[in-house]
Amino acid sequence: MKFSTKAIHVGQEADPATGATIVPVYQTSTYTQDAVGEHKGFDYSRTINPTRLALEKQLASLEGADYGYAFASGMAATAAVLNLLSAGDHAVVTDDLYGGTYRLFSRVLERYGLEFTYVDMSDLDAVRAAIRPNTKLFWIETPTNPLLKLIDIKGVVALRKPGQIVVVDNTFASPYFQQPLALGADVVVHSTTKYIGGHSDVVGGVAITNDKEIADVIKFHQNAVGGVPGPHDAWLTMRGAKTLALRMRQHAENAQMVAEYLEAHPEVDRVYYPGLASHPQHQLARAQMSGFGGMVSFVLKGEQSRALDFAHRLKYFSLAESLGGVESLICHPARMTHGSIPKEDRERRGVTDGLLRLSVGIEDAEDLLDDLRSALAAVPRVLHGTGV
Ligand code: P1T
Repeated sequence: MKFSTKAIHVGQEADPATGATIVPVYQTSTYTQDAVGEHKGFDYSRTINPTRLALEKQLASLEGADYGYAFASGMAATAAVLNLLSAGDHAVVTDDLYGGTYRLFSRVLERYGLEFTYVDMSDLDAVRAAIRPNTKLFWIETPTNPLLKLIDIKGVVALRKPGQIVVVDNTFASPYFQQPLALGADVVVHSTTKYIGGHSDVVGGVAITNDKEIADVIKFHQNAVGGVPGPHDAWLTMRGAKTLALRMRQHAENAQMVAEYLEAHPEVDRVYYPGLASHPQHQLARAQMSGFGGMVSFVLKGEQSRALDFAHRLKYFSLAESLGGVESLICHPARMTHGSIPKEDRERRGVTDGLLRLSVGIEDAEDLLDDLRSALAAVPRVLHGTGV
C-alpha cells in the first residue's frame, strides 16, 4: 500500500458497531463490561480508546512501523520517549532544536538525573566526541528548528552501539518527505500539531517504533503517566493526516519559490532552506529526504530590529508560533519559539534577534510572493542610503 492509501485506509475500516464509514469520535471515558475483565478489548480511555487507536494505526503505518502511541502534545510524546532512560543515563542532543524540547531536557529531566550534551550533530565527529560510557540516546531533529540544518540519520545510526537508541523528531519533514526508521533510527517522534494535523486546530504528538521492547515501554508510560489526547483531538488529527501528501507537495513547492525569491532579493542577507543549492547540506537533503518541506528561515540585511518591522508588515503570514498548517505563519524564534533558550546559548547557535522563520502555507504562491515583496519594499532601506 502506498502513502496516501495508508493515510486514508489504515486503521479506518468501517465502524464494526454501526458501519459508519468514518471512524466515530468515541467520546467515552469508560466501557461497560459483561463481567469483571470481560469486555471488547476496551476498559478505560486513558489506556485505550477506539478513535485514538485508529489514529495510532494510521500514523504508525505512515512511518512504515508496527507501533505508534498518540499523546496530548509533541512535548508529551517526547517526555514519554525520554522515559526509556533512567537517572544517570546520558543523551547526545542536537544543539539546534525546538526551544520547548531544550526546556524539557534542561529544566525538567536534568532534575531527575538525566544528562544531556548539546552538539552540532550535522558534524558527525562532534557527535562521536560527545559519546560517553553512559550514553543511551541520540536525539536528532532534522531539518532542525529553526536553522534548517540537516543531520545525517544513517551517519548517527552507524555510531550507535548496542543498548543505545536513535530518536528522530520528524516534525519538520513529516513522514511524507522523510522516513527515519527506514534509515535505521529506532524511534520517530512528531508534534502532530504541525504538518500531520495540518490545520492549526489541534495540539498532539506521537511516538512510533518498530521495536517491540521500546514500544512496550512507551505504551506503559502512555498509560502510567497519562498524557493522552482526547478522542475528538485524535479524530481531528486523523482527518488532517489523510491529506498529508497533497499538502506537503504544495508546502514544498511554495517554500522553494519563497526561498529562491528571498535568496535573490538585495535586502536579504541569508536564507536557510534545504532545497536551495546554496544550502551547505543540500546533497544530504537530496539523499535523505524526498522533498525539502515548507519551512524557510532567513535574515535581513542591516539592523536586527528590521526583522520584527518586516514581520508586522505582512498580510498573509500571521505572526504566530507553530508551523505546518495550511496558512502561512511568520515567527521570530529568539523571542517566541526559542525564547526559553538562554540568550547567550541561543546566539552562539545562530538564533539571533535578526532571524525570521516562515512556515510557508498552501495559499496561492503568487499571493505569498506579493506579500513578501510589499513588506520588503516597505521596511526602511539599508542598501541605498541612510540605513535604519
Ligand atoms: O507543541 P507540541 O505539539 O508540544 O510540540 C513540540 C515540538 C516538538 N518538536 C518540534 C520540532 C517542534 O517544532 C515542536 C513545537 N514547535 C513549535 C511550537 C514551533 O513553533 O516551533
